[in-house]
Order: sequence, then structure tokens, then C-alpha cells
Amino acid sequence: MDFFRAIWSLFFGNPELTQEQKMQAIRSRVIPQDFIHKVARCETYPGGGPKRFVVPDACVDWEVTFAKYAPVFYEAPILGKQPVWADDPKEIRKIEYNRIDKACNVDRTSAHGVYVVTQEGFPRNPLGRTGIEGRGLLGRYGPNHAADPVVTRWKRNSETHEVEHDADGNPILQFVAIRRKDNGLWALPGGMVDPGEVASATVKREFGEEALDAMSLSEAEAEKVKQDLDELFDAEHAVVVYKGYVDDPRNTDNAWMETTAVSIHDSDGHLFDKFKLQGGDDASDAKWADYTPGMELYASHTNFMAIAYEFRRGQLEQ
Ligand code: RP5
Repeated sequence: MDFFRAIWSLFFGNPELTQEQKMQAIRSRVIPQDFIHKVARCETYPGGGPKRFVVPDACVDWEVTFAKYAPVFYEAPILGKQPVWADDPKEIRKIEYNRIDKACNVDRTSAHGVYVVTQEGFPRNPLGRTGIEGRGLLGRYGPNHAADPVVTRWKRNSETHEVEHDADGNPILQFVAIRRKDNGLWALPGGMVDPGEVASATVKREFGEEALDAMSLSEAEAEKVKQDLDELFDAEHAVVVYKGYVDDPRNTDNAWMETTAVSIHDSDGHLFDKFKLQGGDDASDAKWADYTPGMELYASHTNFMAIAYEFRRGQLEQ
């Protein structure tokens, strides 16, 4: 970069940065390179699972020798019933890792590059040890892909319509949150990507099912909701804020969650008025929640919100 451009960008920002470059800079501020998964090492595996073998921070990386490491094998009883969303352990040798697995049309690629598959045919969690072997509650060996809608608006004064600020003068962002039935935590209304489905379709479907309870609407109402969502979740409004590993309590050494978090921002504050928020499917409740930095949300959802906040604030201040 020459001297003039360096001085220009110091005072006025870099005019040549693309949206994706700006987003990348925000992501690396929110999620540092040396991030170590923590939720994926929670003491007890969720859904009535066993206690995890304790993995200290220094031993998470597979490259670090951990001679005493003896992860606990756990696969939830539901997997024994061979549900459609799960791999068949008898067929593990046929699984095509690190690519689209043609036999079942499942995406086995990871946003973190090529992951290791052991000689026994088990994929290794790219973020390191978790204290549990097997799939736990997850259906797929390797990455289990999800998608999360990050639907936001600025909190506005109901009379003046001006954006409201917190005590430190920061604009307040609101987002659509659902309460998960499995653990009672507030979360983004995300869900699993179906075989052959693209993440952009999953975010719409999951938003409808979990935040609008679309599954209990009449056929005509559901069709109307689908049309409205198609309009709002179009390529013009949707921005990918994050794609990659989720620090999810269900992760194991051989199965883990990855997601594509897509931000849809209601800039005038009325686009989503036509929808009645109502928890459905895996959600017991749905609401517009005020985002506060560091707030407790399921898995690493608070990080996705932090990225979306910075990005949307940058737009507000332009
Ligand atoms: C998280 O689990 C993802 O970010 C997504 O929100 C969710 C998908 O799993 P289910 O909600 O379908 O259980 O890791």
C-alpha cells in the first residue's frame, strides 16, 4: 500500500474493502485465531449422557501428546433406532468424508478444511479433544451442518421512531430469539440442514418452524408466510455473518456442529411486523430480545450476534 493510501485509510477507512473483507475483519476480532472450544467440553454430556473425560485447555489440540486421554464412548439411545437423519454405523466404511457424500447427499465438508479420518474410519473434531467418543446425540459422523437466521432490527422509540441507546450510548439491536425445549436456553432459531438442502433455504424453513410456528398454521396461512419469508430472506437482504464450527454441547471427538449464520436486518423496523412470533417445533417460546454483549445464549450464538451487531452498527453509522 503506498503512503497516500495508507494515510487515507487511517483517517477515512479503506474504501476498497468489500463487504466480505469487512465481515472477515469483524469475525477475527470477535473469534480469535487461538479460540479453544469450551462448551464442547462441558462436564456432563447433554440429554442424560455421561460425564466427559476432563480435557484441560493445554491438551485440547490433537497435536499435543495426552497419554492418559481415555474419552468416554457415548451414542444416545435414539441412534440405536436408526432414524433417517443419522448414519448407519454398520456402513461407516462407506462414508465419503471431506466431500459431498453421494450415497446420502450429505455434505461432509468442513469450513475448517480437510479433517483427519483415523485408520479405523472415524473423523476427528477439527477443534480438538472433547472427552467423548462416538456421536453422542448427533446423527452424522464428522460435521453436522446447521443454519441460523440472525433476524435483527434497531430498537426504536415507539413515538419518535428514533433508535434507542443503552447507558453507554450504544444503539440497541434486537434479534429474534427462541427458547430451546431441550435445555431452556435462549438461542437463534436455527436448525439442521436437510440432505441436499442449501443453508439459505434452511434459515427460512427453520425461522418459519421455530419462530413462527408455521407447522401449526393452515395450509393457506403457511403458504403466505413462506412467500413473505422468500421476500425478506432474499439475496439482497441476507449476509453470511459466520460459517464454521459451533461450540455446541453435543460435540464429540467424532461428530460436531457447523453452521452458516445468516443476518437479515430490518432497517426500517417494520418489515417483520406482519409476523406473529410464536415458538414452534423445538422451541417453546419466541420473542424480540435486546442484544447485550456477552449475554448467555446457546452454544456460540452470542458470538454470531456480536459479529452481526458490529456489522450492522457500521452500516448505521455510515
Ligand atoms: C447449533 O445447533 C446451531 O447453531 C443451530 O442453532 C442448532 C441446530 O441444532 P438443533 O436446533 O436442530 O438441535 O449448533
